Amino acid sequence: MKAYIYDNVEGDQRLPHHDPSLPELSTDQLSAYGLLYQHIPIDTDQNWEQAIDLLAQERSYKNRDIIDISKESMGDQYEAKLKIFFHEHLHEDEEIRYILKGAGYFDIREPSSDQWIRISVTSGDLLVLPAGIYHRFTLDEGNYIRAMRLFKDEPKWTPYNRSTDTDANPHRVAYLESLR
Ligand code: KMT
Ligand code: NI
Repeated sequence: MKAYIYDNVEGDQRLPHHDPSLPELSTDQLSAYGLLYQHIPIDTDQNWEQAIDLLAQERSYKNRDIIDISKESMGDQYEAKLKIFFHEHLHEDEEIRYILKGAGYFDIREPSSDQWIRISVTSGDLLVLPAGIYHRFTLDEGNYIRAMRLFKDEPKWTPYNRSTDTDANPHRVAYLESLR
């Protein structure tokens, strides 16, 4: 995991968009935005599964599934899905992702400056985005990720694209309130 201010240069979303002159962010700085980051290495003796079970128990994540994002696995839907993932949106529940293989970027909006913060994730990275945070996702140049998605009860996958309506969404309002 590496987190840094997104350079905002036009071009392929799959590129790092990392300007080394811009600051990087620590895990603590991310937690100030309500994000949880943990690294649980994918090991051959499957200890990671126990670690995930424990976290799921502690945080009441009752269900999980695995998503494979690649041209091969998604076929016709691939381009459309990538567009949906990269459109700025929020969810009314946490977005919990544990990366099993491959890599990608989660971009989150810094709440006061509205700058994008890019978070690169690879295998073993666990990221929890709070409900109400504006974000987007893209694959990197490897064009492949496999991630476990955890959720509390019914998955609330619905992305609400940013608008004046989402600015007034109770989950958005509660998120901003939680930062004070
Ligand atoms: C989402 O909701 O944006 C996603 O599920 C992104 C892909 S998970 C690696
Ligand atoms: Ni999302």
